[in-house]
Amino acid sequence: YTLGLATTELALHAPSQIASAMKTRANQLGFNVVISMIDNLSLSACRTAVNELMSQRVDGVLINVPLSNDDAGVIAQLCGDLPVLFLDVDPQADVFKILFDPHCGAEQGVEHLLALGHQKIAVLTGPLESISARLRYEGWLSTLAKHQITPCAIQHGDWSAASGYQQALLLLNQPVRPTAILIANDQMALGVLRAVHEFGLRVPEQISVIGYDDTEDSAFFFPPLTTIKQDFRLLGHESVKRLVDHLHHHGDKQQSSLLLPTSLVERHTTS
Ligand code: IPT
Repeated sequence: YTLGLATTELALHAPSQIASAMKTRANQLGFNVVISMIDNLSLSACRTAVNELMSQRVDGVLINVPLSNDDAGVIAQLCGDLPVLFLDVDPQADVFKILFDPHCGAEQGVEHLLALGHQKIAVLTGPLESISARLRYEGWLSTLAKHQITPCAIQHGDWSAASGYQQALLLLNQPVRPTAILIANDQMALGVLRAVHEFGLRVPEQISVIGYDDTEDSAFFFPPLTTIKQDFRLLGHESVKRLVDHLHHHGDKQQSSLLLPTSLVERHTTS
């Protein structure tokens, strides 16, 4: 048997760690994995990737590409009878899926900063073409709103450390200096830490920084990064297991979908 993985940019840490975990579990179960990587966040790029996998006669497909509900429907149709599991869609999407709860993660980050007494909070989102970036952003805003807080500044990055660096310089140059920054992933947080240091501010004494992902390197940033953990190994393993179960039993797609929790990992960038 062969599984196909259509994935977003593997130069990003999260998708590469997810692909690695999938490959490990698939090999343990006696499956091969072939990978098709998309080069931009569009429906047509995703279609091309899925067509490429189907032409290689895969037995099931994993889709780690951010997709709106409509686009996920289009891709599910394109796959026809082939089992297909989605990893980056809205929790409400009516497809077979395994996801981390974006609202849970966003809320954990905000509640952590509020518990430390922060009020002047800036946010740095991921690219708004990504459904997960949008849902984390919405989760931040709605949790802050419950406490009558609006962000003192908002910027949008593209998940890369370079964008984190650039956007943080913009945030720090605004008249109101935030006491904390919520960042949509750890790679952007890495760039933010550099910008903050160049600005001559101490983390966490003068400014707190919190990431999202807990990728393999995050404990080795300086200072070690406080973040919201998404257990990518678990995601990779569960998705392969559930897709394989589905192949064997033709299980009901709704029953085997799964929403995984996130957790706060407190290190040394928040106080
Ligand atoms: C998501 C990561 O949190 C983010 O850092 C970025 O790498 C993104 O993937 C790329 O699409 S995790 C995804 C399963 C929602």
